[in-house]
Amino acid sequence: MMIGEGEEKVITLEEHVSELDEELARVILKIAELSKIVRRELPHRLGKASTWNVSGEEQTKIDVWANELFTEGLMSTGLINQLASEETPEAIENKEGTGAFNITLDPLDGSSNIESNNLFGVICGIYDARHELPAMGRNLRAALTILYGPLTTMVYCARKGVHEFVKGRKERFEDVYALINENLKIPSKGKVYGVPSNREMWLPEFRHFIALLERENYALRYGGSFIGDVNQVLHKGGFFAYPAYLDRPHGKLRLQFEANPMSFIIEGAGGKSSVGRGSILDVKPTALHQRIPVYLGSKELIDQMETLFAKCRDARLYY
Ligand code: P6P
Repeated sequence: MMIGEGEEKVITLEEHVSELDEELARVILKIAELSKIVRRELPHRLGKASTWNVSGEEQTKIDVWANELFTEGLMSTGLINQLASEETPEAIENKEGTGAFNITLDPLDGSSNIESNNLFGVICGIYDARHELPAMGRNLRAALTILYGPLTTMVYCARKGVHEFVKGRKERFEDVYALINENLKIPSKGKVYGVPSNREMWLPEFRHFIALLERENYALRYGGSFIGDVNQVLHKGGFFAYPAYLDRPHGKLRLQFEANPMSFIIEGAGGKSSVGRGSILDVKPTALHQRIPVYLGSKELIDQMETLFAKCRDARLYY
């Protein structure tokens, strides 16, 4: 649908979230507002910051700036009790001890992609304040992503379906997020898969599963950005993994900031997440920045993978 063309009425994000709890709607709209500032500032904040985050990853200037922008912007609403960011070691608390929600934030996932103009974006998890961080994904109240690419799109899920919006251009229409997909469902099988490199260090059962996909002519689509790679699977159907490695059994992606919110969205769209056996959303957290293996995608493929993994476990009777 082209926003602003023809008779079709445009449904804005403001209108869509008006169905939600008023305070939750205000948090989602605040993130949307801040995301527009990031888009505007992007060309003017390029380059590396010569600092490293708690996961040992070199930060870009916009990583640091966007983290401050979202943190200050969200805390200023008075709606946030706790806010934890991938870019900072500890969660920050609302000094008045109030606020209805706890927030997890990856302020710019895939920011190392910016210099090559590839996809990256914001990943946010929203919990009721009674769920102290680190929290189980099953307790998410809502999750949302902002994807910066040829379009700027937002996807949110608040336990009533997955909905996608595209940001209009004020020169052509308005600088608003307009609904383009309501109750988005991931195709049951699909045709793309995204996996990182270093195959010789994958577990044998995972190598076997990927070989099965390749035999079924799944197309490899991997851009090095979790938010972009999973969004592609959400639309086309298929499979994404940042798996366990022989030398990195926990993989790379962070449970709180990346895996939980994205699993919530994929499962909300009728897909499945897995940590190898069972949903990522049921992983009991042990640390704020813990990493876990991530397998996401169409239900049939995740079921097929977990069945194969179980057979491999059963076959290891003697060790
Ligand atoms: P690799 C980006 O830095 C990130 O955290 C995720 O967005 C992405 O899926 C992953 O790392 C890419 O890792 O090892 O393929 O560069």
